[in-house]
Amino acid sequence: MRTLGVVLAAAAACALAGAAAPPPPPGQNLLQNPSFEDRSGPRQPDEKWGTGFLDGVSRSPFAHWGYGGFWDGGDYDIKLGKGRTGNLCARLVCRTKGRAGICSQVILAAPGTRLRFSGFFKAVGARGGVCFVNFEGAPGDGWARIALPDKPDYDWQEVAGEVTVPTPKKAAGDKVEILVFIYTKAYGELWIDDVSLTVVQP
Ligand SMILES: [Ca+2]
Repeated sequence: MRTLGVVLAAAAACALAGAAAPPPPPGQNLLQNPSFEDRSGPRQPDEKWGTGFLDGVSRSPFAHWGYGGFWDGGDYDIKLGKGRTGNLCARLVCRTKGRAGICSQVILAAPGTRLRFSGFFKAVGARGGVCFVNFEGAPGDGWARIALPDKPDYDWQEVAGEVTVPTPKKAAGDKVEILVFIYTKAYGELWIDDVSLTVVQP
């Protein structure tokens, strides 16, 4: 769903980030900073994530999460919200309707791996478009998708689903790089907290 330039930049970022990532132990949350409690802090000179291609109207304020606010003609800000747990959550706030999202760091997973996603979401006036979790990366952008509640206003609600990592057309190595995006195409606000991605044991 992203533009070619963005995809190429993402691929370059994936290659750099993926090279150093260790294989995930079973049961571990593969999403870093899952409760959005850690701030991104000053930009580091060698930072490979959250810079440039994923920045919206500002840099992502959350460590380990990128943010894009300008897709599909949209203009969305990212703000700190009162957390469902802890102190903070991520809030995507619409200025002009289009598409915006936050994106995990690169995750390495073997094709065929069954993964369970869970997250808590809240919406304020999120009408006029859908919100969803989109799985992207080496198997293709949108290789799986989990819909968020199709209603404009709701309090914290868990959304969960399972996905299976496909085999990319160009397989390279025994693990592939995947990314978890959480998108809004709606007006209003989408609040996000307490997300997890774990390997489902066969
Ligand atoms: Ca939190």
